[in-house]
Amino acid sequence: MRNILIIGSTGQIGSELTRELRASYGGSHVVAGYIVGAEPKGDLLEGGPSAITDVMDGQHIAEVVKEYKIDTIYNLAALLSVVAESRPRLAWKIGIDGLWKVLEVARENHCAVFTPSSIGSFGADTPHDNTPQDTIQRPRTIYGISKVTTELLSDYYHLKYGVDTRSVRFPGVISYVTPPGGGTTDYAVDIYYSAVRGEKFICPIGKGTLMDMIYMPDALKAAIDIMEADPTRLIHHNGFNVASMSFDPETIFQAIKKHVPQFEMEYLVDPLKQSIADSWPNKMDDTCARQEWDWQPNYDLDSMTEDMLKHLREKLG
Ligand code: VAH
Repeated sequence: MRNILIIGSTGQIGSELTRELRASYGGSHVVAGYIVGAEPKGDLLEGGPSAITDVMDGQHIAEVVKEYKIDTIYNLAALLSVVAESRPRLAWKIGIDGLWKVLEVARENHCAVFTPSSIGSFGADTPHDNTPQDTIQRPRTIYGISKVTTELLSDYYHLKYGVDTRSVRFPGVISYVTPPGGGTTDYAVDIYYSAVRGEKFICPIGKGTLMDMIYMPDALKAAIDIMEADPTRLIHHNGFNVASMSFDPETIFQAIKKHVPQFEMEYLVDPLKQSIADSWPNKMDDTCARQEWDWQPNYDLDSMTEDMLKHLREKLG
């Protein structure tokens, strides 16, 4: 049975991945890693062991790995795209200097490592429709540059040292549990909150701007399935395209309006978010993930919308 460490266990993806992994592998087998000021609370704290794991302190992470006999590390420490643009040096420090320390710990302790990439790893020159698995990646955001580097450095550790590094390129992740923290795709979460609160939604992304999106349960499924995949089938290891749905603001607005007829939206485009979104794919081709490890999403826009509204109505009372 795996012993898993999640670095960034209280973030948007980390908080739900920790719960999902504990449900699959047992609470005692999943250590919730956190930094001071972002401590686990409630079921995250009570559901299993937790430990401070600051990616700047590789020595301490190694001690945690040894103490809990960790064989698998999910490294979710990163700044998201918009925040990263305001703090590029910190984004690199966490995303890459931190990754190097995690990969060294994994190399010395024979751990597998999952460090997610993103649709942000593509740039304006990448084919936007049916974006291939192997294609040009020249992003101009520090977030994208760090994600391409994450893919390449993880592949390097796999090829040079035999470290079992695997990852996916996440679309915009949508969830009702932990709000996102400063991303270009955050609008696709915020719009549901506005609908449930009976507020007009002010959309920061322009009409017709398509982006790949994924519902959190499918994102978690991808993160877990890739690490359980048969290694003899893998041609790629890091940065698998995983797609599930692609939509623009008008489409998600209409999907919500079916359930909230009085819902209204108007556009107030955020130039930075729009410029980032314009450089990302309209829709990725995820044939390789489907062929090499049987990737298959369960949710589409309508089923996600139904589930999001149901849970947010409960959450927001
Ligand atoms: C962001 N939600 O917008 C994140 C994610 C693909 C998007 O990386 O930065």
